[in-house]
Amino acid sequence: MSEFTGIGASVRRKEDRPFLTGAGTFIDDLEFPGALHCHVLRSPHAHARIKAILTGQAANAPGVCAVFTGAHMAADGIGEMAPLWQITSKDGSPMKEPPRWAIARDQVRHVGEPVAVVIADDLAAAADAAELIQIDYDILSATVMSENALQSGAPQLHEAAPGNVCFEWERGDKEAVDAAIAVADRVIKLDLTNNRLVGAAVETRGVVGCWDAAARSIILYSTTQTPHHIRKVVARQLGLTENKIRVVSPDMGGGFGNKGKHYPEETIMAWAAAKLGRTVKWIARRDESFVSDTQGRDHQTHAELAIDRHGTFLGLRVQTLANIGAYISTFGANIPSAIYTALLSGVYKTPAIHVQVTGVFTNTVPTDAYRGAGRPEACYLLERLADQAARETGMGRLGIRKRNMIAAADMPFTTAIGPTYDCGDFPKILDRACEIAGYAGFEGRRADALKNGRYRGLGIASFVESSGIAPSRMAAAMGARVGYFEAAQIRVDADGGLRAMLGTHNHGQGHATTFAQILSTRLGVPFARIEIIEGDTGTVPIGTGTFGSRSIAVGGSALNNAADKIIAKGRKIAAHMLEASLGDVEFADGAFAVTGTDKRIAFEDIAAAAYRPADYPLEELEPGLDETAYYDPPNFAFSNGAHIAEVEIDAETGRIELLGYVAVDDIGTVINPMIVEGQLHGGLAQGIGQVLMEHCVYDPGNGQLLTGSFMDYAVPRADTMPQILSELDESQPCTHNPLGAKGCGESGAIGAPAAVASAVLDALSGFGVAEIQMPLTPESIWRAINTAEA
Ligand code: MCN
Repeated sequence: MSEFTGIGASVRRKEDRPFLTGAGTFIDDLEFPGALHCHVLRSPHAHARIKAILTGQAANAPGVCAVFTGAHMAADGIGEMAPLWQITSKDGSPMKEPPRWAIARDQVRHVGEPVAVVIADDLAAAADAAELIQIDYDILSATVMSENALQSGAPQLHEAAPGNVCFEWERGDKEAVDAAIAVADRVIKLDLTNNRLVGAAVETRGVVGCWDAAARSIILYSTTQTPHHIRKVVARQLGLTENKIRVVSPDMGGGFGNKGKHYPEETIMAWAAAKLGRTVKWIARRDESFVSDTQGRDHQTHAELAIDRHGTFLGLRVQTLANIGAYISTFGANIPSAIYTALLSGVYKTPAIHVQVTGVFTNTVPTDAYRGAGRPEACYLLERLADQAARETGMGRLGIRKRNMIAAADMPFTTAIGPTYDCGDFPKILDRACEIAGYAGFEGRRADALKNGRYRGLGIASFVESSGIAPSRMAAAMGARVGYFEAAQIRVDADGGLRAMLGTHNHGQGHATTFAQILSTRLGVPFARIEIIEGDTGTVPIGTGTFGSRSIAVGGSALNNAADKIIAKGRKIAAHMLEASLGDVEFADGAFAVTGTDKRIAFEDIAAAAYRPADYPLEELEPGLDETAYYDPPNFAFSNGAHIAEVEIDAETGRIELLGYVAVDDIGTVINPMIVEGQLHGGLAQGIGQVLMEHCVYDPGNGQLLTGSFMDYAVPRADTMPQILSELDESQPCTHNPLGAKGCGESGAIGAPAAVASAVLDALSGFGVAEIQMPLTPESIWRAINTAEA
């Protein structure tokens, strides 16, 4: 009996063999005979005016083919690096959008900003020559923290953005919240830092621009999660039509959101390749990644939660300073505004919510989406408030949560901040997590630990996540300049094997396997005969990309709908071949059959007939079996979960041991439970990294990145990770997509910071520690214990 490979099976990932045997084709593995190599010279200063750049010596150095500066790009009319959203401030004005150039023109605004490129026969020659470039900088004062950048007298980054303000976003009902706070029995107040993170994919970014002389067009290899977006924006900058650029994104060693952006190097390599008529290759060194990949989070938030004497949430007021960095990156403005604020109701019924977010320019690397992107920030804020409310009211952490949670019977539920959740049973998910975590027996474990001088804590995080980004209609209403549909094309070959081309991108998520599972279920085609193709605008006609846990909910739905079209056409062919009326032909178990008879034709015979149109009703039906579907969701897919962490703290050293982690997630219909579990583990590693150790620090005096290598920037390792018990609840399939699926790729990164911080504060409660900011390093815990007033 053949193994079940359809939806719901834990099929092993078909794409893994090359990776495990060293046969992956990562960008630096690709051979480009005769390629030139590019060294990007980056600003050593956080803020400076460029008075002059002398490149003559470098240009004459051995092996050098060209030295380019911003002036060369300007002379060629190369356009700006424009963000993909234009959000609007509360006074109705558009966000301040100062120009960002691929290579700086007159001024640099963060350490690492490109100031020139040297292109040479080999990389060493390019790097050596770069040292000969003389730049006369007029060094300016720098500002790196949002609150400082807003002070009067702070260094100003952009003329077009007075006071360093990019936008002042507002959402919700201010009067209703003011009224709630006025009548509240208690107002819970917290000041929270959401620490800045650096992406740490195994493979750094890389871009290779090739000039295709025959086609007079550019082939751009890039480690990007969004090949079609890159094609669009680079074509626009270069003044080309999109059909003059083919973007190929080969195997990728992790993306994590960082590789979903449009980066200067993409524009530079495409332009330089066309200008020189050569292939130009750039691969980031790790130290370059630290100062040129977008960074994540960096919020300072003041939050106030009004509650009545029963612990019912009456209103929530949130004020966030979001550090945008030196320029607005691709999604840099909409993550801390539209995406983050949409989830400030979380799993709770809070009837009045008002949020203000000030986007602030600073002399730091631009921030943008990083796994979770706005949703970990919302979850952390809400769950810290819920814990604090539990402490202040003495209602207990479960009690306060349960009192305010949206129930399954309330669905669909329109939150006070905007979104309408279609389904979900948040209390049930939390109960199940408590059951698995042994919540009821925790106080016993705490007491036992204390006998050994160890302080145990248990932490809870319930969250809802807007996966399946994004409904284009909603995104456009909030300022998106592009659509967020996904597209899938299925090409059935004459032998019944098939290829599906999707605009999503697989950089570790297992798409080659899970999309094949969907097709195997829908079309009855053996799993092994299905090829999934992504990451090449030359073969995938159109698409959007992978981010926001959208591939299954949006891309998978497009694929499902393309399969529907294949079946619809197959039925027509079958009706003809079986001499039956169309209405009597049904498709099931990989065959087309006439209802109530034993007349049937296998899917592969229909495929053969489609390409041998000899006996074929050509006047009614085109030959071929090849269909495309576009899918744009009507709403987000609201994944949700309850995570519970248990920790033990050594008060002498502040060391935290993460003893166990329970994750119960509702991601609707599960395509592949094993892959989902892997996704959860990966996300948890990133969330645990954020809460326990990751911290991107800039020198407030001169804007230098102090954590510019893995010697200074800690990332979690295998021994950081606790035992993870996870469970998926499929009882609430998404109601508006054909698969019933919700996204899972970011769940771990969303739940973990809140759950672990909650556990740590619980463990420290006996010391009177009520407040501590991420990352919760041993040092910060030791200091908190030793400065707290018990
Ligand atoms: N899946 C499933 N059933 C569901 C939902 C998902 O079987 N109900 C499977 C999917 O088929 C897919 C995987 O789980 O194989 C993740 O699906 P989805 O939640 O749709 O997320 P995306 O594929 O869109 O991936 C994006 C998400 C994000 S935003 C980041 S960041 C991220 C991530 O996923 N970066 C990753 N996972 C990563 N995993 C790896 N290895 N590397 C990264 O860079």
